[in-house]
Amino acid sequence: MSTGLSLYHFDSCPYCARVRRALRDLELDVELEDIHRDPSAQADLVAATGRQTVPVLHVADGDVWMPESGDIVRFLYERFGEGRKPPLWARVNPQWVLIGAVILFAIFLAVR
Ligand SMILES: N[C@@H](CCC(=O)N[C@@H](CS)C(=O)NCC(=O)O)C(=O)O
Repeated sequence: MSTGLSLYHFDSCPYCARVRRALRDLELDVELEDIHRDPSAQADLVAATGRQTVPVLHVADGDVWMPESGDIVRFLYERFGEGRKPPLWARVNPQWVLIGAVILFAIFLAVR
C-alpha cells in the first residue's frame, strides 16, 4: 500500500537520519528524494517551500510540505504508529546530542 509520502533529505544530514530511522522503525514505504544527488528534487523542494533545508516530508494527501524533523517524527508515529509513541532516540534533537558531547569533552579535558 502506498503511503503517498516523500522524504526530501540527504545522506549526511543528522536531522534526516532521525526521520529515516523513524521510517525504518515504522516499516513505512516512503519515496526518498535526495536533494544532493537529484537536482530536480532540490528544485521541487525550493519551488514548494522556498527553502533548501531538509528534512521535509511531502504528504500527497492534501499536498502538505512538512519541515522540521521533530514535527515529522511526531506526525509519522501519530498517523502510522498504531498507538506507539516516538521512542527516546526519535524525541532527542541531534543538536542537543552534539552540545552534550562537546560539554562532556570539555569536562574531560579540564579534569584529566
Ligand atoms: N530544525 C531543523 C534543522 C534542519 C537542518 O538544519 N537541516 C540542515 C541539514 S542537517 C540543512 O538542510 N541545511 C541546509 C540549509 O539550511 O540550507 C530540523 O530539525 O529539521
